[in-house]
Amino acid sequence: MTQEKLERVAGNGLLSRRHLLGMGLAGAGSVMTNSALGADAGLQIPSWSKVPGPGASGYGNRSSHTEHMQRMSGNPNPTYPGGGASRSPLAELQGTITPNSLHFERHHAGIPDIDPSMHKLVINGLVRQPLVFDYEDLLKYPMVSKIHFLECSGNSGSLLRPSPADGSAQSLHGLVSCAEWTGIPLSTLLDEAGVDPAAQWVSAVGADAASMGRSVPIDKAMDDVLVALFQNGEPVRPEQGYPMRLFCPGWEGNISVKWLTQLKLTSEPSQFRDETSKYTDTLPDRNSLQFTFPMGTKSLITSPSGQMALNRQGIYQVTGIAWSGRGSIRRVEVSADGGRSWADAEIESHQSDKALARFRIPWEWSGGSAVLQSRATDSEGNVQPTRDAVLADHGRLSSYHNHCIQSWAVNSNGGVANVYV
Ligand SMILES: Nc1nc2c(c(=O)[nH]1)N[C@H]1C(S)=C(S)[C@@H](COP(=O)(O)O)O[C@H]1N2
Ligand SMILES: [Mo]
Repeated sequence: MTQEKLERVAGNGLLSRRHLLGMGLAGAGSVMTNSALGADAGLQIPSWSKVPGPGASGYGNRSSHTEHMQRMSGNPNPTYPGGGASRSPLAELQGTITPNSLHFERHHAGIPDIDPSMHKLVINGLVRQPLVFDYEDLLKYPMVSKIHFLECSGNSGSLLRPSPADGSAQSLHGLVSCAEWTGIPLSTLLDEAGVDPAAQWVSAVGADAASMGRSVPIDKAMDDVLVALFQNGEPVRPEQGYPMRLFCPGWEGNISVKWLTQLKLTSEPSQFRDETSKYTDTLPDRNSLQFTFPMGTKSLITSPSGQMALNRQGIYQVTGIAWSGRGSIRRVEVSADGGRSWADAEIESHQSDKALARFRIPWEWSGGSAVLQSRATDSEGNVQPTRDAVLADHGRLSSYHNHCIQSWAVNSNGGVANVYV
């Protein structure tokens, strides 16, 4: 790929997606030279090729060379035991599925150690017959598998602060993950209990010490909500709600109640703490908006991203993730000049509903300053807003549900930082 042949599609170095194919030769990979292929090189047998390694194991581990990839959590708060969150290392992951051990976490009272043989799921309230299920009972029901993202309503909230935090994709946006969730459609269990026509809400409660509860509108409950028992093929991890969690696709993470133990059908929402004092959006007129359920249309460049450093001029692959709580991702545009000009990125593979999509576009960094941004459009035509648009609409009194465009500035030394434009 020579300089003359590069097809420029937007300002400040964005290149046509067709150049993704030639990228290995143009940039990151090193071209084999005669000496590297010569007699000496062939004799250098690495130590791990000389002796057999350890044999098979009962439960796998990752490579010791990837142990730096960790969830990032804040400092424990002694007045709030077990409370807090940990964030997925978005910049180090590829594809769209988050490994279970790196799925983000948000706990209000820590992770309960639940014995599945002692755990019950009760369905009661406005039903023809209240039901109680054991874990073993539930495993006998027909299950479905769906790939969906999960995002905490507080994700990216710090972008609404007056000055930009020195952060990374992980520290600023790591409260989003994506997995294949397998479980029983909630409608199957509700049909069996027989929903009273007066029931408008399903109040879900967890078995953790927070007794965290949320009210789910009956239409959503009968639509695509799962009682999830498996996460990427294995039983749901304790951090994610073992032995079972509610999973409400596309909706704010808080409503997907973990360690699920009760579903009570009610005519009104239960007004749980997490739907009154928390997870509501206080607007500029000081009224609070309750029950903002679907997460907004959003995207994020994960590489290059905050706190990385570009160590050479040349062609880079700009890549990231996009998602929408209202459908699938149809388009992701990328800008290298702070939003003045845009080019369409390649969206990889199938675009599932309410799941992460991976996008890529080649970009030539010629050593000057640049501001990289991405902007997603979903299947309903929703376009990701700028930060100014979110602030105008939503104000600064609440930092929940922020889905604004992220700006990463690249300076002439190659440093990448979170900025506001
Ligand atoms: N029972 C219970 N369910 C819960 C929570 C909790 O603390 N207790 N946290 C909620 C919040 S705020 C979020 S964002 C998601 C996080 O799910 P994860 O930890 O599997 O990522 O779970 C929700 N469900
Ligand atoms: Mo959350």
